[in-house]
Amino acid sequence: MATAAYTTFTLGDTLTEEQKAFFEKHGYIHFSNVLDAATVQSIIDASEKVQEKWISENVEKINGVPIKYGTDLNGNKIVQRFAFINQHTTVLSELLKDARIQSLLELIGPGARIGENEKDGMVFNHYVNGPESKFTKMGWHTDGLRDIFMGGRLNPMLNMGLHLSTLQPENGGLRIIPGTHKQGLFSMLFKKRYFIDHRPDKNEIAIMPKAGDLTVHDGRLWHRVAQSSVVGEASRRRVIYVPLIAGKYEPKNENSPTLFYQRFAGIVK
Ligand SMILES: O=C(O)CCC(=O)C(=O)O
Ligand SMILES: [Fe+2]
Repeated sequence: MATAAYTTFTLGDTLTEEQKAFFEKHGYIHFSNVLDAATVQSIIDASEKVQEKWISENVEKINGVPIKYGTDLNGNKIVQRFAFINQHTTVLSELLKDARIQSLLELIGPGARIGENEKDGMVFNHYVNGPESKFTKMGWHTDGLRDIFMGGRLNPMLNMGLHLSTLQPENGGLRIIPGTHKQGLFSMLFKKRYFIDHRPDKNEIAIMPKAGDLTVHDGRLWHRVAQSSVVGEASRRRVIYVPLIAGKYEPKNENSPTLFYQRFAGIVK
């Protein structure tokens, strides 16, 4: 079977029928050029301000979610995985009001909202492949397993990604298996060994964004982050995820417990 050409879309204030159908069929969608270069830079700058504050205050968790620290190429301590970063900078909380981003809620339907105060809020991942980095890749997983761990039923959950780095094939990055959002619960639980298995899958596709691109993937879709095959500055990759959800409103606060799945962050390297 010939492989279909990779398709990207343009995000407007409402989704087109074609975009909705693509997402429903494949479980992911990729929009090009959603944020301009100045906006991308302002987001990176804002993350560095939050990082400075969290390092100086020794912040270990936000709303119960562990913050992952690591070491940059120059030996400096950095945050490699922020949680709820939208609650710590208006640059990111304001961004979520963008009509184009709001239009993505159509992919879920009634009761849909951006999970600004739920789950892990807006997560900001900063990967770099260097000798002391603590975050270079992530094994196979689905994001929805979290709900099963929490004993809840599987509410609709999509993950919106804002890509802040332009990737080349040698940079590694997001790999997904299209269509796995339609698998049954058994496959969602056991298709692969969660977070431990990093092996390429014959059906995976590489998401190769430019800085400013936006993706959405279904919470049931299997995906991983491949390690960059280059090291140093060229391997730096920043990407933000925010959940789009429906169902019962379950906001977190500073007294929220650390959940089992959140401890997985510790084994991710
Ligand atoms: O970094 C990525 O592109 C994906 C990260 C991811 O899958 C996650 O944080 O759950
Ligand atoms: Fe994920």
